[in-house]
Amino acid sequence: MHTIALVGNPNSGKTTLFNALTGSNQHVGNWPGVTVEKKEGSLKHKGAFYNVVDLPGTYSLGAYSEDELVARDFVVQGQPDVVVNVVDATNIERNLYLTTQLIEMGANIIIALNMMDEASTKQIDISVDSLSRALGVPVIPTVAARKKGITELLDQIEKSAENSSSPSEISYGENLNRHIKNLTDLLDSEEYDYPVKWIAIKALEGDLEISKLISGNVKAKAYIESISSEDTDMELDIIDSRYSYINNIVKNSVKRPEKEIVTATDKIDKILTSRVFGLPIFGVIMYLIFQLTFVIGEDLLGGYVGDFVEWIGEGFETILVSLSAPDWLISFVAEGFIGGVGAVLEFVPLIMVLYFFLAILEDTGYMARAAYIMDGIMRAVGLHGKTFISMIVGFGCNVPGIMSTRTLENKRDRMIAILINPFMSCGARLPIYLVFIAAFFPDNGGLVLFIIYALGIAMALLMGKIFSKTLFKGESSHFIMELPPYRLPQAASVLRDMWEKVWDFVKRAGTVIFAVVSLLWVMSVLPMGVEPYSQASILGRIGQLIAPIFKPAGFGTWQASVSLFAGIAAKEAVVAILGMVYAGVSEGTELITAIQASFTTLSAVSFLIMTLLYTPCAAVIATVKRETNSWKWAAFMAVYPFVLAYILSVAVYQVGSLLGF
Ligand SMILES: Nc1nc2c(ncn2[C@@H]2O[C@H](COP(=O)(O)OP(=O)(O)OP(=O)(O)O)[C@@H](O)[C@H]2O)c(=O)[nH]1
Ligand SMILES: [Mg+2]
Repeated sequence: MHTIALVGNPNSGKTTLFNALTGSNQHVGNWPGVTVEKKEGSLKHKGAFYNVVDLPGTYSLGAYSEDELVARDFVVQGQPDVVVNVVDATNIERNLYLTTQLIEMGANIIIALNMMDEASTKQIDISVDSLSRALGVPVIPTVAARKKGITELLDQIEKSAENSSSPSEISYGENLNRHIKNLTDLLDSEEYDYPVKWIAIKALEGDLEISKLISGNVKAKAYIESISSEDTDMELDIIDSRYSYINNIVKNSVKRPEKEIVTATDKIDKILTSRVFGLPIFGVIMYLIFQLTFVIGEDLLGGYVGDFVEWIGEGFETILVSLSAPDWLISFVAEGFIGGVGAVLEFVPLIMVLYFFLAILEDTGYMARAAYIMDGIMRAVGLHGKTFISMIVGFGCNVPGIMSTRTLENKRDRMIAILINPFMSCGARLPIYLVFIAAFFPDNGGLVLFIIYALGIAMALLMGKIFSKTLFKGESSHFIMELPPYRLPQAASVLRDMWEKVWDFVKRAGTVIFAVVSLLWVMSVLPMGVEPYSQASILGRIGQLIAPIFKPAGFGTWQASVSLFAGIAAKEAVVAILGMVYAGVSEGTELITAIQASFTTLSAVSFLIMTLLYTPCAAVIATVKRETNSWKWAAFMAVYPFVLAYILSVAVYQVGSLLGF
């Protein structure tokens, strides 16, 4: 089976093409750095199967950041049979830079010239034939978002898998050409996994990894040393040669309009990214998102799902009773399953609305602007502007949030970005807020939500500042990020993103949450003969053991304590466990009423602060371990947010009490 790799600059449409080719549902977004892992899929064309690999975007093969390394390593070591180089037709010159490096590598390239629709809007006239002839590489025009050019691309993949292309030579000037030839002759092609000519070029460019690779070859090493002393600008000369190769090709095959067309994007950006209005507009957009999430989710959809869950529960109970099922089973279904898992599922509509808006934010291209607007503030607290993107991704879930920090080149920037991400309130924590909002702030839902999320951001910035002054001193690297053109969000893509996350939420309710609820349910009815859900149960006793810790924060009940404890498995468990233990106390008690009875407004606020900031869920801690490759940081991630949350909620409760709230 042949392996096809999709390689190209960030945001050029690789994943869109990957989805079109393989029928996969990988995440697509209109900002650079969406894909940070390699993803595989397969396709069948004319009876033959192909393995297709989608890679993170990269500007060159001399990669720096984690995500770019993933792409580079696969191209260099994964030995794909065909490399589909996705090139953004509106930005040919810059995109072809990567192409020159693929040519140097000796990769078997096909160029998918994507975004042809936008090129024609910008009146960029591209002669595909002459481009292809000049490069010596097949070029297939595509509009991946509209699945145009896919069949042609497939046919070309079939051809290229059998016969590799023969790209035109890149000339590096007389001197360098000679050096490259001499050095190539000194290297034994049997010895390396990579083409020796490529190794020679890379070594002359001063690539550290490659230099290390050939350090055993005494003659080659001596040769490089001798010429680097007489020619110190080799790296620049090589880069220049690549660009003049590109310019020569583009000169004859691409015609741009005399006067650059002023696009809608330019006009919109005048306002949205302006110094004066940028930040306030961003604030308003976020506020509207939370307000709408609350209003649409709660009013239009919320009630129905709640009624539905209740209806299912009652149906189950009736059936079980009529089958004269044992009491424990009926209790498990009523309190554990419906009270616990059901309480979580009721929030599906709200989650859906929030994810819908986040997907729109991503697909329009506003996300990159948000990072741009926030760059000044981020810099002031010692963070890199791109950190903000990982923070917004964290609003959905902190796991991808932390993964997306891979695009940060600087190790220090990346570590800080990882450590502050969990303060970004994820979708799983939303049910907790909503339950407490319904109990104590029913009239100001959107505002309270906005404040909670803003508090999370403020805490992240504060901790970022502290980390950058203590654990990770140093300068953050400069903010370089392309602002993509605004694009109308595609309904299919928005719905897919939303659906994937909602489905994840539902799946977690059915697996992790169900498991936690089942376990804790057993603990709440044992030992035998004890009053279920009472302090005397195992669960009650454990809760009582923890509860005194939380007394100073105002919620020192055993129920609140066990729910927080369960929340470390997954945040939805907080509501699930509260739902279960309170449902068990007196049949038919609404969760909201029970919460009103056992919290005051002040202790509710303190509890919300706790749940916003305390120890992230197990999946996040595992991700920190994987991404930092260190148990130490994983443990740190488990402990420091807890300490912080504790101090803050105690402070709020104590000060609030003093002030008479
Ligand atoms: N107009 C237009 N938009 C496209 C086309 N192909 C992709 N897009 C859009 O371009 C944006 C980026 O697409 P992705 O597929 O996520 O790009 P990518 O190359 O995988 O990006 P990274 O993973 O960040 O490197 C999305 O908003 C797509 O909807 C196209 O042919 N025409
Ligand atoms: Mg991608």
